[in-house]
Amino acid sequence: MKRVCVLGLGYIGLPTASVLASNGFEVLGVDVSPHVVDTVNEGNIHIEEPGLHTVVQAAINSGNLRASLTPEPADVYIVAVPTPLTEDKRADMRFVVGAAESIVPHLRAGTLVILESTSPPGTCAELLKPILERSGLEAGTDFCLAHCPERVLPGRILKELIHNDRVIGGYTPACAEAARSVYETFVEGEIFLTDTTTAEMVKIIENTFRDVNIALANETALICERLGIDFWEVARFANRHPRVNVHSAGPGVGGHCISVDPWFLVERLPEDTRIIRLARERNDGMPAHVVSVVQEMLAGITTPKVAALGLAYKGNVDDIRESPAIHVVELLEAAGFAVSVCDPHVKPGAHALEPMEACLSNADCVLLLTDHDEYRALDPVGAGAHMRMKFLFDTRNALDHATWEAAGFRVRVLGAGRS
Ligand code: SAJ
Repeated sequence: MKRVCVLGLGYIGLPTASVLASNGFEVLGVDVSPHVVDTVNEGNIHIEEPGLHTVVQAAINSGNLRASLTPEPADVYIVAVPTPLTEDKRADMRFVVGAAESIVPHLRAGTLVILESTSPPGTCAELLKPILERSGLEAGTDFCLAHCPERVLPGRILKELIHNDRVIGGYTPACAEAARSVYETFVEGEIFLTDTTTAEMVKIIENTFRDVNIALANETALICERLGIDFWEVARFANRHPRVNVHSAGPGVGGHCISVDPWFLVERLPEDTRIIRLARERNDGMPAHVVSVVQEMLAGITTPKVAALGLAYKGNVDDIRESPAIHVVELLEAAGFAVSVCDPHVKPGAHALEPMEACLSNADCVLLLTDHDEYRALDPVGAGAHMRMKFLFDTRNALDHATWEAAGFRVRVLGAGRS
């Protein structure tokens, strides 16, 4: 199995395609966007991810990686397309369906099809298999079908792609073995084999585990605010217990994974997913809480201006999908605040962004929404010099509050009640 076709050249598909190419496979990366295809063929990247440019450039220069708008005959097809949420919180499987349909004309006896996209339990068996069998071939008998969910953390993708353990679900045990033979060429972690629906569930429960734990942290932070104590101190001490890991509170949960995947279970089993749904609602309610604190802090100031630091969903990435920062900004604007936003990682696009100085200019409150390293390095004296009033609301507990207070700021931290 030498020729691999990777469908979807995003945060998962592009690193996977280039790592496979540097391990000797002939890889064709397929994407529906001409811009992405051109960028990759030039050896460049269209997303921000440490180390990725070097790997893609090397793969293109070696001749083992090419990009195209349409699939070609291959021994292995890896589907790594998005599975976003619809307005009514259901898995939007259109990209998976489109990718599967584009593979059908190329399916041959012995072809291996691997789904990497996070998908609701049952997707391989109930959605992918019937589409692929339109080829006249039978899954498990003529061609192989497997699910190998990606588990990498944006910002650490290349490291985690190689070092993380992988779970591979096969439509049959032989399908799982076939997929293992691809991943074991570059994965240094352990590889575990199971069936497709179990592998789908494993991936979703990983992200649901994190979402529910973050919701617990956020709820604890709100309780601490009411009690007039500091969540961060509570969490730090509780985490000295050998079996406790209180997560970090924050302005909400973003990214296209953790805030999305739990809904795939709620959609499937609405009666059985009560904790999961409540956790989603708690996390989705955090932007409104942030806005209520800003309103309280700036009460009485005429035409208040907020300088929002960060639009990305987490620190040191350029990804704004499902970012709680966007919701905070929109809610603030709807509440009548003037808001200027800066984010050194996010590319200019749908949201107006300003350079740091213009963002701070005449502002009354610095609102830290994303924990980018650049903000930790910010000098509060210099920042305050551009501002009208000096308030700071740190929703990530990321800054050195003593230096901001020494520079004349009145500081609030999410989760820290004022006793
Ligand atoms: N967050 C908190 N508190 C925390 C941790 C995170 O508020 O204690 C927020 C972050 O600020 C961010 C969101 O949660 O808005 C999610 O960030 P993250 O860094 O926890 O996760 P992702 O979405 O970047 O990546 C996750 C990872 N899943 C797990 O850690 C279980 C990654 O391994 C998956 O591959 C990825 O989802 C995915 O693609 O599914």
